[in-house]
Amino acid sequence: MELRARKDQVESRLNCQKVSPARDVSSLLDDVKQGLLQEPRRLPAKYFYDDHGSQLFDRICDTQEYYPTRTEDALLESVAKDIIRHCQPEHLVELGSGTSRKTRRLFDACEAHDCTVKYWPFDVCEEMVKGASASLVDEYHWLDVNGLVGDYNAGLDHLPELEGRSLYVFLGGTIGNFAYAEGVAFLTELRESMSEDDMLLMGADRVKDEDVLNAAYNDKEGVTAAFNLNLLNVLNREVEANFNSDKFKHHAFFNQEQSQIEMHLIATEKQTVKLQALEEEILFEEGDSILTEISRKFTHSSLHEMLQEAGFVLSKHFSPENNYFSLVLASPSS
Ligand code: AVJ
Repeated sequence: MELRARKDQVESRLNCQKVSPARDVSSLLDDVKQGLLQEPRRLPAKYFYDDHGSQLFDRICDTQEYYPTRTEDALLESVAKDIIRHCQPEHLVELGSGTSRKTRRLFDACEAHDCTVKYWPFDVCEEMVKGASASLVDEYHWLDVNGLVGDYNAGLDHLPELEGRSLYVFLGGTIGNFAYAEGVAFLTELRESMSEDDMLLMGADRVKDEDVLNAAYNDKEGVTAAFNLNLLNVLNREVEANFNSDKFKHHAFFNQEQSQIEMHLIATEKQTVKLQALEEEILFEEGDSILTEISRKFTHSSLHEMLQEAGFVLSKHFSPENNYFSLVLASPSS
């Protein structure tokens, strides 16, 4: 009986809904036509994350060289109480919530401040949202979780309207995957969907010693290389292509001028690749490259500037002593 009651209680705190796209987003096929059949060849970084790619990303976070995840997590742990005290949110809305691992730091701080938030994890992967939500209601007996399944690239207009102050959370440094103008556009859209009392908590990676940056994207175990090359498997499956991953190599480096890590796949020999679903072929010469990801690295002031451009005012900027990573807390400017 008791177990049964407990289970009902858990279920009443657990909900999930779909968020329909507010606008059309390009399909993988469109992006391949736009990005692969024309030069310079490039693809959006979001296609890395099929099941295998997501697992590889988790493994990247555990490599010795990849500092961002653990740096952000430690920083969040040390400043979470400050953030909650300052913001006093009633809702926590997380864009790209994934497994919600780091978000626990915020729930722990809520617990310490008797601040009862409702959590709205928003992610494209339904399984991920449901799995994370179920563990969270189990771990935090006071927490209400309402999962949101959808693509934040398709706009935020269809997010539920929330009453009371919301803290929007965008962690991991994913903002770095956007080119400057796209990043500003994304943040502007986010700001427009926020009420004036709401706040944004965002993580961003910082410019630092080039060797540290290069190592983080060239781990010795080769997990990042496998993650990059897995994109070819995604293409083989989704576009009926016949990429041979033995004929491409991972290449990642810090582009100083653009202040970004660039990941490329480089053809190691001349080859023709068929894309059956598009009835197309691509001829690669040895050394030809596909740009698969940019990961921009910010300075204190470039981060500030981007936020300002998107209509935010910075209220707090947290970084660890080595300045490897930033967490910013910002409000819509009135
Ligand atoms: C999840 C986008 C923040 O840019 O560092 C890790 C992805 N790519 N290693 C990043 C990634 C290669 C990561 N983000």
